Amino acid sequence: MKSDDIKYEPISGREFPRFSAIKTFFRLPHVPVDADYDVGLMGIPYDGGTSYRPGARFAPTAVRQASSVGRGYNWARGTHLWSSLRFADIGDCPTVPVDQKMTYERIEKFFGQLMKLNKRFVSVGGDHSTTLPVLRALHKKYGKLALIHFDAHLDTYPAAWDCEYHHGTFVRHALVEKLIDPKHTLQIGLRGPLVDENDLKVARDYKIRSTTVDDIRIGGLEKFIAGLPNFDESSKCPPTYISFDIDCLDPSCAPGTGTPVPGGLTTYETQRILRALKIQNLVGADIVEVSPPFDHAEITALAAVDTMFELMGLMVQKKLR
Ligand SMILES: [Mn+2]
Repeated sequence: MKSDDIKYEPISGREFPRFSAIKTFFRLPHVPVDADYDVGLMGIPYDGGTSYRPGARFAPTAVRQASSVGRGYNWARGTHLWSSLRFADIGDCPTVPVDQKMTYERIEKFFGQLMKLNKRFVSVGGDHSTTLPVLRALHKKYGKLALIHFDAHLDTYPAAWDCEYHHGTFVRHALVEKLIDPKHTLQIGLRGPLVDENDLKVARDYKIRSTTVDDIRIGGLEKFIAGLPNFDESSKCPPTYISFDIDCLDPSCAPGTGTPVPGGLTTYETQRILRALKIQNLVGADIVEVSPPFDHAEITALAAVDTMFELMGLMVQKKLR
């Protein structure tokens, strides 16, 4: 098929029932990486960085399956995804299940190619160790990035078992490697417990803005949203990346995840926060730590689909500079 013949629209659920058809993200066409789309949707099936529950390697498949119920019109924004930008499923990024170093090389190469093609993307991991090589690839094109990081965990933790690159370390490495700008780094959904107070040291040393569930619940969601920093020209913000660890959600809203922490956000709260963010130039986003073997009734996969929908809505706000 010639690339101009591809219709960047999902298969109609009113013509072919949503439980039918081969599963792609949002029933969109599966196209080659160099096809003529604007925003690529892809999986990064790797969970060799998990420290507790594995299973995130199966997330791309489960989220594709659950995304059959996804639709394109964002009622809250008044925008339609499929008529605003060309979205497509570009398949999975190559990974090596038994070798993290080789996986990192493959991820960095895959996303480097996407950057050369001037593509934006929303990816589905993978555990949270997969975000670091993605940031390395983006940094080569854009320089230092702004980071909006949804998570129960700081992900600035030290090495474990002498391994530097487990799934709780990507923010620390991104700061040390100067991939992200601490002045434009925001964490949302954090909560305890921690090993000890030293776990807060990296975030304090770099003065990143680390907000907790208390910051949302005590003052209220509306006040929290009103106080969010801008990621646009008004704050001289660099290109922005969003990393959404599904464990920012409470285990009742996302039971199928690698390291669940009670006392988290609801899906409605993260929807509202995502809709409130003002981002000039969102160049990429990921959803990580969905672990289908620990999911029930697709609760977590559906939360991931809904988050993908909101992230895609943020992409629609502005065309790539
Ligand atoms: Mn994380």
